[in-house]
Amino acid sequence: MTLRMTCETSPVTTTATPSVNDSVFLRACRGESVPHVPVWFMRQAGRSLPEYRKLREGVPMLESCFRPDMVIEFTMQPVRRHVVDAAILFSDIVVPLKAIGVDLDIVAGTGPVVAEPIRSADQLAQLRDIEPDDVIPIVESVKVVVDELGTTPLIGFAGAPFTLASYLIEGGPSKDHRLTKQFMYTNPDLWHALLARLAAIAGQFLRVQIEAGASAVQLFDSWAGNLSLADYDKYVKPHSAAVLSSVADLGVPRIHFGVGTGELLQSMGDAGADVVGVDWRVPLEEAAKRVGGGKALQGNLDSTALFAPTEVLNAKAAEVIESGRAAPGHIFNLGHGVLPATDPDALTRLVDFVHNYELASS
Ligand code: 1CP
Repeated sequence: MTLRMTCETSPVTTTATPSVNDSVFLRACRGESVPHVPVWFMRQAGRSLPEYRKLREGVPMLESCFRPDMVIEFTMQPVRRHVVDAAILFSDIVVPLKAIGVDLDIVAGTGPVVAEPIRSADQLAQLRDIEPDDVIPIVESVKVVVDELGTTPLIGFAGAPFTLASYLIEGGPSKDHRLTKQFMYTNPDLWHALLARLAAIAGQFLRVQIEAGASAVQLFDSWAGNLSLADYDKYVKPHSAAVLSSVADLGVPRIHFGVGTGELLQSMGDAGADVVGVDWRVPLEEAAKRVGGGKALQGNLDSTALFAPTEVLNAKAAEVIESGRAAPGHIFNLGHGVLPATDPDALTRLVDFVHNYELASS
């Protein structure tokens, strides 16, 4: 553990204007010293918040992602309510695909559903590059949000090629990803062509968000944990690496996250991440050994801990913070998204607990 944790009680008097670049979140991503562990939550926007449910009423999910008034409000809601250290753009991993004209929808209670699942080479033609006109509402939303956020950073995101391919091939959510793997094993050339196309689109979508003002990005490979390490390295890693390296020139931290990826952590870090997101299954101390390379970690409280009595929740959060000290930088998060039934007040109290942890215990 380096000099990451300090116990500053008051900032040194300075005339310099605080900037987003000095935010606790970005400092932790870079492995610099921080006054407290920064915290944000995957899926912090959305169904756990009554103010979200009220405004979303009658508006289809995907439509809301292309309406700047909604994107801006939904992105800001958890920041206002919980005072988290970063915002994440309200969007979805299928938004760039919709933006280039892929016929898909997000069905309530199910998730993304694709009208014509990809089965052949001709269907790859629809996966064209993103043009500036495709993403006007996203760019506008990011600009306004960044302005409203001031010194709080905005995280942009994209779905990684494997996770996007799984929806396009299966036609919707899948537990075993049988068709995806069948495609991968049966048509490796077409598979690599598909993933290369998706990597280009994901990279372009991250670039759009960074150029509009996002100060970090997260590549969600949510379902990569369904792959063996050998298959991940052979069929997936080169394409995720292409996405991450395509935005390297922009100099913002790149977070790489998946669920059930204990065996893939080192490989996901090697794909070019600055921060590796860890799910709740692997303690951060162990994850730090697996990832290595001076990379920061993000995670990894079990989302269901928010349903436990406060003492249990706090004890578990403390374990995560202590375990995170093994990494050069730690951003507190859940091991996956906020569950819709979560009490928002429990999230707010958790943010307070994380922010005050070091001060209270030293
Ligand atoms: O009606 C609703 O409110 C729909 C629920 C919902 C929401 C609020 C979906 C459908 N997407 C979202 C927003 C969303 N999606 C965010 C919001 C920003 C935030 O974190 O606050 C983010 C980051 C995503 C990204 C996303 N979409 C991922 C990667 C993150 C993860 O959870 O692993 C994935 C896999 C999706 C697909 C998706 N979209 C929606 C659902 C229910 C799903 C998962 C379906 C499945 O099980 O495959």
